[in-house]
Amino acid sequence: MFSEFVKKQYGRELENCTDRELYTALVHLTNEMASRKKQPEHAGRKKVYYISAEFLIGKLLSNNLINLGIYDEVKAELKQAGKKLGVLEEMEPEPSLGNGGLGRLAACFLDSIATLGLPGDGIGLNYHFGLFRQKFKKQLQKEKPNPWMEEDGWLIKGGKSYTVSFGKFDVKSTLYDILVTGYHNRTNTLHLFDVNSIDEAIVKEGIDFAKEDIEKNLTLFLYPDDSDEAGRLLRVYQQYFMVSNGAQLILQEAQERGSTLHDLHEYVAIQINDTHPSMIIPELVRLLMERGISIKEAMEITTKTCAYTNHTILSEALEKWPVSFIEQVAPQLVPIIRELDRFVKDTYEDERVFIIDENNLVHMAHMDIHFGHSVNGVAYLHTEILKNNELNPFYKIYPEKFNNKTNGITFRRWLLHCNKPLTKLLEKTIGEGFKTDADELEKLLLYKEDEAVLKKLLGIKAKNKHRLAKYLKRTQNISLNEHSIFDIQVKRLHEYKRQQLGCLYAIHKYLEIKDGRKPEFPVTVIFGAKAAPAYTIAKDIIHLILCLQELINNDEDVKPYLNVVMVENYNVTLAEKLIPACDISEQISLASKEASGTGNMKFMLNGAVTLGTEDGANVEIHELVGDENIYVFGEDSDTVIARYERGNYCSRHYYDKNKKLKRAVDFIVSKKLRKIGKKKSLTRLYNELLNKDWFMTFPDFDEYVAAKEKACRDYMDRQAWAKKMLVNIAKAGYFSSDRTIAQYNEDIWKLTQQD
Ligand code: 26Q
Repeated sequence: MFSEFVKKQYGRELENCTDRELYTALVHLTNEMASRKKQPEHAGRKKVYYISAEFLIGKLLSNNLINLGIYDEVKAELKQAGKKLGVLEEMEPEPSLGNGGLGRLAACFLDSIATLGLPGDGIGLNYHFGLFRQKFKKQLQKEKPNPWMEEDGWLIKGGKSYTVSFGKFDVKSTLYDILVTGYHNRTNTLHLFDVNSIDEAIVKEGIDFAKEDIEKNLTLFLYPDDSDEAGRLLRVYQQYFMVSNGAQLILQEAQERGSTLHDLHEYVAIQINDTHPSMIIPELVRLLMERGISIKEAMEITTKTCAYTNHTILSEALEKWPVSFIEQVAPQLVPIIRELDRFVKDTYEDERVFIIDENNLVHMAHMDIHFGHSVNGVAYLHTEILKNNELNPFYKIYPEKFNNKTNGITFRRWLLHCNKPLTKLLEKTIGEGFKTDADELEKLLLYKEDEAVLKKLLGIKAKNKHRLAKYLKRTQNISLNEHSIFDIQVKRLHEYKRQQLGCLYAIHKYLEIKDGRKPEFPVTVIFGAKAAPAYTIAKDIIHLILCLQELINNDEDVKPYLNVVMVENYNVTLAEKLIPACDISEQISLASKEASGTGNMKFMLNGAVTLGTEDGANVEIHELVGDENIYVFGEDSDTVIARYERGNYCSRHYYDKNKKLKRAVDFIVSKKLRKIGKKKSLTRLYNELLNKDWFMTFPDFDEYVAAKEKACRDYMDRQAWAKKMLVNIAKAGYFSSDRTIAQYNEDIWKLTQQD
């Protein structure tokens, strides 16, 4: 079938085409087949819009081939012609339209919405250079642009265009669409708005660019989650551009489906992905008023249409914009926001629920909660913390709005695509049902005592470790000891995620080996993480990891037993290679701080065993797999929250009374490391830990080391370990994003299934 397509396109046989030609032809074929699965917009039918500043979609080729059901066929045809699908896959650039979890979740959700046959589109922005590409130079992170758009790529110019009025000027948008294929089901659309006037040439050294000329820079970059003052205003411009376009598109489509706008909520559900799109609330009110609806009714319609998801409890990440920013970016919103705030102030006395505070800051989340009908957290523990702590004043007012939707991941990408050997074994052992009904993975439990199956699981893991080793050697010149335990922590670099705790373990182990205490089994500690360019301490932690890598991997006494590796430019593509190869999945955030985590679910599904704190979705993983099949350590969220409330945490106190810990911490500024790295950076990190340690790594150090030692000991009983792997895979079904989306639909969106 592909060969016929190629013949039509180029008038040649497969074997006579270049890889580039074949890659382009495959993109065309896929898009053609996908568009045939688009559904007409049914009159009267409700549709969901998932609006998000980030969609971390990853490469699309293989995934689309799988979802369209032609992966095996295309692969075989290529093989016959002496070509490799793998080679074509590597030609595809990875769009970096997200920072991490929240963006990746949005991508998984689009897949599941289409797979469940629901009408639902994504709305976001088309960042030309996405999130920065990470380079390492002299043990430091450097940032480069990631130009991912291709002449003949996935973006389809979608005819629509709207005018967006900023304070001092108007811009006209252009719309790019990316088709979202469901697994053996319908195709939906990801709408990415852009402006024609973008000037890629204004990008200077690294990712620096002139911030003033909004028309030229609006959609150049995705903002890394940071506190860069100069960039904050531009971020508000981006947000308003996204929501104004989104709102115009949504209203237009709703009217086309027959809405009078008075009944908008019967035609439309809008899911607001964190507070980045929150201005859609006043924008909708404004547009409805422009169309002749009273403010009171516009507020009611908006409330019934919008729902808000919270992804974080870190107070510094909760967006609060100065009224003056909004005045500059979208002055037309200010009177509306003041009206919404007036309504709140007339109704409630508690200052903590006001939209505009006494410093003239607009609390975006507060607007969402008052003027949306649903507020959800992303894991059980997270939602409980929202209700009882962070958002408690709101919970008291609107208990009925609060609900939990534990995150999920799409099994198409995170199992079928990234781990074909495991997928095959599952097909043979428990049938194909798990692909559309993830709960069927539980059938695997019947094979817990089946030695042949256990042996195969170990064999698959070894194969995936080999594949990773080969890949990292070829692409990054990193050598891995395939026969060591792969102990992996990959996620954004943030102090609360505590990569520094992993470093302290590596140092501790290094010092023990130097003292002559050799571990029974070698371990490779693997990190992958980008740090926001303005987040100094996060960059210091990367520096420490890279210095440790240099020291440890070149030390003849130590390297047979311990290796430290940091992969460059951790992204979705690398995740797809790392996760199936992992033995121990590090999920070691400070309890109460990680809203959910989704990497934890991907690792579990691929047969890694979690080493983690009782945080986010780890709590649910623990409950599902039982004590035997997870390594849990550290203080629980109640203890941590209580300590923050007392405000008396003193890291030095732990340092003084714990010799092992002291030794590891002191090593950060040792001569050995200073010889490799930068004294300033290492000292800053050392001082931060000793004088602040805001995310409380020290109290958990002993338990962390003990838990890891136990995991490494247990690993040596291969059969017992394989059982743990099996239980993790079998119990991962709960974390399918198909389940999550079905719950969103059941409780919040209430769309009808496909006719
Ligand atoms: C805010 C203001 C200015 C600039 C950037 C930002 C910004 C950008 C991105 C703030 C936050 C983010 C991303 C947050 C995020 O990824 N949160 C993660 O969401 C996942 C999906 O729900 C959870 O699993 C993770 O626990 C949570 O950390």
